Amino acid sequence: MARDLLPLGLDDEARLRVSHGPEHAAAGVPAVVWSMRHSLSRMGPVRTARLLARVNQKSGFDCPGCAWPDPEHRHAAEFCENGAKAVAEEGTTRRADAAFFARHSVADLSAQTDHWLGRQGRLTEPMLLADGATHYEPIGWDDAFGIIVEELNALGSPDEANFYTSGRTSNEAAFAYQLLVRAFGTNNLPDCSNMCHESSGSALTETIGIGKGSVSLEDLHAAELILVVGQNPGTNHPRMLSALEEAKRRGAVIVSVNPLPEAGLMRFKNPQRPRGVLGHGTALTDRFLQIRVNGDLALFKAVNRRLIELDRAHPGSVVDHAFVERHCTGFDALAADLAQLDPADVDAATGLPREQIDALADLIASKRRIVACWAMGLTQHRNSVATIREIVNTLLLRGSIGKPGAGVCPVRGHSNVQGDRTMGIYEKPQPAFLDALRDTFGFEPPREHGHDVVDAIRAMRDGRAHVFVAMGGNFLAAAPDTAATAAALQRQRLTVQVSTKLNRSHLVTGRRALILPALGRTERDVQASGEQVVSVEDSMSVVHASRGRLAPASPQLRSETAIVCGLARRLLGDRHAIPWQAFEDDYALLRDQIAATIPGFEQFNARLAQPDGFVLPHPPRDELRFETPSGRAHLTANSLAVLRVPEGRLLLQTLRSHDQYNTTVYGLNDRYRGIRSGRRVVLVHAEDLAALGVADGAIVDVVSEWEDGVERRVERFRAVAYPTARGCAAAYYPETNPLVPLDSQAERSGTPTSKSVVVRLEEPHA
Ligand SMILES: Nc1nc2c(c(=O)[nH]1)N[C@H]1C(S)=C(S)[C@@H](COP(=O)(O)OP(=O)(O)OC[C@H]3O[C@@H](n4cnc5c(=O)[nH]c(N)nc54)[C@H](O)[C@@H]3O)O[C@H]1N2
Ligand SMILES: Nc1nc2c(c(=O)[nH]1)N[C@H]1C(S)=C(S)[C@@H](COP(=O)(O)OP(=O)(O)OC[C@H]3O[C@@H](n4cnc5c(=O)[nH]c(N)nc54)[C@H](O)[C@@H]3O)O[C@H]1N2
Ligand SMILES: [Mo]
Repeated sequence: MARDLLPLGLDDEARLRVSHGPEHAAAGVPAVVWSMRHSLSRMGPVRTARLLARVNQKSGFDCPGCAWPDPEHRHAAEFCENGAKAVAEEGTTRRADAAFFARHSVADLSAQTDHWLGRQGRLTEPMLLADGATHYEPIGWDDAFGIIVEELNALGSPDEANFYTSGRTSNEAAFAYQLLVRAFGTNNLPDCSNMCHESSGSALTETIGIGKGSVSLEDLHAAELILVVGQNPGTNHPRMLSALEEAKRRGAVIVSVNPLPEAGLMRFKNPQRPRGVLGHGTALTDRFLQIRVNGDLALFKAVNRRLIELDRAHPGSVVDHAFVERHCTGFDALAADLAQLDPADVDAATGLPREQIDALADLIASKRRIVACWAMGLTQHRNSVATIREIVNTLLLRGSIGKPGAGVCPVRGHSNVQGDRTMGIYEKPQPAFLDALRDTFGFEPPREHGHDVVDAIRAMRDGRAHVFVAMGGNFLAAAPDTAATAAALQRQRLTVQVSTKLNRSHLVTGRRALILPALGRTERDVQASGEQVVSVEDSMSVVHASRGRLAPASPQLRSETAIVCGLARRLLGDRHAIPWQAFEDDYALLRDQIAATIPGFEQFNARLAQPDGFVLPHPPRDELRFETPSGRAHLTANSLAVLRVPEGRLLLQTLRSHDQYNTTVYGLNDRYRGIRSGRRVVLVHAEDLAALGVADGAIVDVVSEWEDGVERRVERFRAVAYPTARGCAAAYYPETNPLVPLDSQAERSGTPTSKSVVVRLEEPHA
């Protein structure tokens, strides 16, 4: 079944090429050439030049690629190879219009790869897949809203609908959307964060009282030691490499902790500097700890234990006692817990030599300004929240938070995923936020917590939810356990996708399905009061404006904000005194309401007009204030349960290639890892392959084993010998999502464990 649903790249098997393993350096001339080639093929020369000149400039639009912040002194080209691809993807001149849908039935489209679907261009008008129909057909906006209203009003309770959000949605659209959903009567607002940095949010809220990173770009530049843990910035946050390079130039030591030697982190050629383009590049990583997948909790526990031991030998030499006494709780419990740590568990979990761990602790003990950066390599495991809390312990012990050059840096994914949360896209809203909504808009918002992504899938699967609305994203392909997610969506009475491009979620639908085509970030947004700007928040809590410049891909597109307001008028009428029409006509009015409701947004419109925007408050960073119940930062004792992989099995992580944006596959090459013309590969250490009796290059099925006894399988992957940590494997998302069991979630945050899947390799059935 999974194979039929996600036939991604099945035809590539014969064309796949594997070279010598990881590249030795990232970016440089090839990156510039690749991004230009990609853009030119989608947009042609004039459009390419016009568009790329506007990315991340003060008068331009925010790059839809990632959430990395913009430096104060911007280069003429403040974007990266992959940002350029994201822009080209949206700026493409191809169109998936009504004629396209008339030519292709849903069954035909389902037989295509995701790579092919993404290449069909921009969606141009609302489309309906009627009950029992074989093809999508055009429908007017009013009629489309009418269908949604009819289905929503037929529900037994508002909690029988789910409203998903991906992370590209602007602050204005996100605020309006959550307002609509809560005014309708539910907190069922699952979002991509649930699959992404939820573990970071949970761990940071518990320990330092706010779920966001505490550093600025300047802090990164000024750090003495930067830990890059479970992150591949060369591909996913390429502009971060410039910041690391700058920090290095000023003397910082960079440590990377990763099962894979990622090219960009090891060595970087800055395409924005002549010597970067021409020279050998900067060796970025000073120390590389090739950890086993899921070994990080053990690593940081071992590090913290040694920090405390070193301090016991010379009191005050390592632990910042003044900081700990003044600002933290939990030191004694932490010390007692770490004293129990079994070194054999650390060996088993990390696979690292003890000297290497000790050396890392010694390095941390010798530096005062430490920044810890991380991404999905830490957040998508069962013990993710514990792992991140343990890293917070490291920083707190060294007093390395809330001062220049130091702090926590969870590097976000989608360009406005952090802002969407700030705007209230959250299934577990704070009471204070709901109170503010009530006071501003005069209705009583629902108080009961709603569904996160996994709960939403369960509710749809079990017949407790019947309508699914997605504000962007590609739920079917991004969510875990593809077969379960597909079955859940197919049980819906109505599925609605607000989208820019065709994707798998348009093909695996409820009884009826709607596609509502939206303006992208790059496009001019004109409403009754004139041209609109929107705002976004980056990974470092900077809020700034984004203004699209291109003519819309089709005159029938509507902005996300206009879609939300239009639907709200039809659904709620004058049920609440919310001026939806005025919001749609002038987003500045919406911003006035955001200012009235959300702390930190006072004078929103005036401050948004500043060229660099403004920084949201962050109590630990700004004033060493911790808004936890105790008013202090929490040192936490995190128990270690080593994930034991049975004999003959591997621990699989599912990750991104260099040529994709999440579920959008730009191309079939992973240049930095030496994989070309195909994606169905599973990377395994040569000696593990030998021990398993699988030849390098052999075709295998990958089968995941989980406690529910269900075997989840993806077929015909090529086994590739690759220098990953022993006992581990890596393969691309979303092709491997069918392997991630729905119920395998991170403790406390509920994030699917897409970075620790126990698998075996099997010879394919005939
Ligand atoms: N070009 C491009 N940019 C993107 C995206 C994209 O798809 N394409 N996606 C965006 C989004 S939404 C996000 S969330 C970010 C994702 O950014 P990343 O988190 O960098 O993305 P992944 O490819 O999932 O890479 C995970 C990294 O963690 C490592 N890793 C895996 N398991 C472990 C582990 O147990 N321990 C440690 N220490 N390391 C581990 C992997 O080897 C890999 O280097 O990027 C954003 N930016
Ligand atoms: N196995 C595994 N699964 C994972 C992950 C993993 O590492 N491994 N990573 C997880 C992570 S970190 C994330 S963030 C999620 C991502 O999950 P999603 O955010 O749901 O997925 P995307 O692929 O980013 O969504 C792409 C689609 O968004 C639409 N789109 C693009 N731009 C816009 C826009 O401006 N407006 C609107 N309305 N639509 C737009 C297009 O139609 C496009 O097809 O996946 C998660 N799933
Ligand atoms: Mo993400």
